[in-house]
Amino acid sequence: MPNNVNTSSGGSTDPGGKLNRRQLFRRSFFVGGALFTGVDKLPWRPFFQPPHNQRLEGGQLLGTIPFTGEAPVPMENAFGAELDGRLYTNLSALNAQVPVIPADKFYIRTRASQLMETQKTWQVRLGGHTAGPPLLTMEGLKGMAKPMGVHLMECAGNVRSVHFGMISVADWTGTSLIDILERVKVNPKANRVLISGFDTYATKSASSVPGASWVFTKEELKNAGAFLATEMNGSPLTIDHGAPVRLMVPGWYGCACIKWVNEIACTRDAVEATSQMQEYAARTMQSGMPKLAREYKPAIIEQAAMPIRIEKWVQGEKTRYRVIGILWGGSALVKKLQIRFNPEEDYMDVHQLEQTSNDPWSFWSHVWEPKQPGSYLIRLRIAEPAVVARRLDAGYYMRSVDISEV
Ligand SMILES: Nc1nc2c(c(=O)[nH]1)N[C@H]1C(S)=C(S)[C@@H](COP(=O)(O)O)O[C@H]1N2
Ligand SMILES: [Mo]
Repeated sequence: MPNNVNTSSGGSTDPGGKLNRRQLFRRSFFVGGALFTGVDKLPWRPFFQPPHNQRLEGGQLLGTIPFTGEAPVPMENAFGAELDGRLYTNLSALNAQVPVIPADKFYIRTRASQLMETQKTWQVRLGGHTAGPPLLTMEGLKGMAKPMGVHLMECAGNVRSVHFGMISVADWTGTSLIDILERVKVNPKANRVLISGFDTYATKSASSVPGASWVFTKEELKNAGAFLATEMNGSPLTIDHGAPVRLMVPGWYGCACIKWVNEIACTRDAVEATSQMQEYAARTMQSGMPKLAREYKPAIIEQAAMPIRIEKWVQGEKTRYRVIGILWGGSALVKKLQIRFNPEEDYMDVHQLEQTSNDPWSFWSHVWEPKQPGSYLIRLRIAEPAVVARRLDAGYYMRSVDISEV
């Protein structure tokens, strides 16, 4: 076995998944040897492609092959402090049977301030309205909280050098922003909502600007189903994830998901963009760094996809590789996900894709028989002109592997 096989990593080895009827049919078709008749007319692929969590027919999983060009970084352990504190989620261990990332493995971008106000008396100020309560207490918020569903969050600064470990999924509990705004009487001219969080730190950051707030329109908050989260995966938020209360805006980048929320203020239309919006202007694909909040496009996550694990199998005499990946972002289900190994090869349809929603992520898999040993650059695309996927199309989520045995 070549030494680049990583047998200890958490690749999914579960062989026990049951086949559905269509898969059984596909298999019996294959086994029956009728592979030659009218294969091109079939509505399914002529190969038996088990879902990504299932064993390759008669195969044995040898291990996973690490991605190349990604230097080791601490994974699944929080390190650093305050604005420079991080935790990177280990995507290589994901599988569809585990629908959420446990809170202690959910990525962290900015750890709690050492100057944090006491959590016991936390309140959210409600500003810029003409009548209604001036404060939301934590008792009030927890009393209104409801299950908000499973949603993904990705940092706009999620990069290959951290194994793209700044993306995670959790099951959230909280209160819809629209429900909160209905409790206050708003001046009709104040049609924007400024949401701010505690963001003062004891230490100076090497790379980040303190100050966390974002301006939304009510429509944006409503359309996204934004909520103030008080629980993650059925437990109160951890301090590093924004306890006692954070904003969650499904479908938007994490930079808009303000932690340690302490103020919600209705503001006039011509309000300036916040420092946080400006800091993330390029990463949320704004044109330049606009001055006014209303010049910002919603910081939404466009359709994206990437490989998360390369499995090495032996099947009979043959060495086979299986690429496992995720698909997330966007707003319409993907019909045609394609994969390419090295720029010289053609794109081909990804074998297995089971996507039921754009949020959270879905899994796909592709059995791969490299023609020869060597370095391969893996790139994905959505072969549908109507789908906007600028980051994906720019090659942002490309990953590479070295194959020593075929
Ligand atoms: N107050 C505050 N909120 C914040 C930030 C911050 O630095 N301060 N970082 C934002 C960014 S850039 C991201 S990606 C998400 C990360 O949330 P998480 O650490 O719970 O994953 O929080 C957002 N909310
Ligand atoms: Mo972020």
